[in-house]
Amino acid sequence: MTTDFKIRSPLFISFEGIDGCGKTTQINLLKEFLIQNKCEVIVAREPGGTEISEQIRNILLHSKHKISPVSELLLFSAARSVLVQDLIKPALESGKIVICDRFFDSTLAYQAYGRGLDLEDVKQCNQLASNGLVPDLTFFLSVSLELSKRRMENKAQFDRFERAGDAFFNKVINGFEQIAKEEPNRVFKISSENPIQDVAQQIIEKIVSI
Ligand code: Z5A
Repeated sequence: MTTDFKIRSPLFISFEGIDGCGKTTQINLLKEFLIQNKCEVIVAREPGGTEISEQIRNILLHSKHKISPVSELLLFSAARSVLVQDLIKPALESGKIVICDRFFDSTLAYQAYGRGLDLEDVKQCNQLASNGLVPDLTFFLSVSLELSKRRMENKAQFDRFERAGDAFFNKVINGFEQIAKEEPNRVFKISSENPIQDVAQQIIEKIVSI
């Protein structure tokens, strides 16, 4: 790749896709690349990223109690609202690059397409929770359900979502596909079935091109 490039900042980048699609792997590689190129980078994950949001994460992923789809939506939204307010907005205002492991597209894919909540209700909730903030770039790492399951099979413990069945995950995948089709200027679908370095290269090429 050419060495003659400039990386825009501030920049808000989110990564999306089902479990095991490779978000963490790619975020770590991207962070390394950006730091090598003298960028100031903050990485956050959803749900989580602040003390309060991490507490909400624990409820969402590990509660033994039943959580209704609406309660789930509101908990994800509460966690996001704190994260945006306390971490993402201040970081962007000070010129940094923020990389987020999931953002509001996950809520549309999981709570609307997956759980069956009304799409417009979820969009309104997303708008409120993110305080109008929209990622500049979103990478949807696409992987088949079969491959995602194979990549996750060595995990010691499964959370509430990972225990959901294939029918649920197929709806979630369809949700991400729809979002990518509806917002081609923001959401870039990349096959994460390709080797890790190939995927990383495509992500970097996109980032230096904007
Ligand atoms: N959720 C929701 O319902 N609504 C919302 O609004 C939000 C979230 C924000 C959070 O889970 C759960 O919350 C999530 C959706 C829901 N549940 N699900 N399912 P999480 O944060 O704990 O976990 P995750 O984000 O779903 O996934 P993960 O476990 O962190 O996986 P990953 O980061 O995408 O994958 P990875 O760790 O980078 O890679 C997994 C393995 O595959 C690893 O061994 C890698 O070496 C390997 N890998 C990765 N890429 C490749 C390639 N290209 N080739 C070969 N092998 C690879």
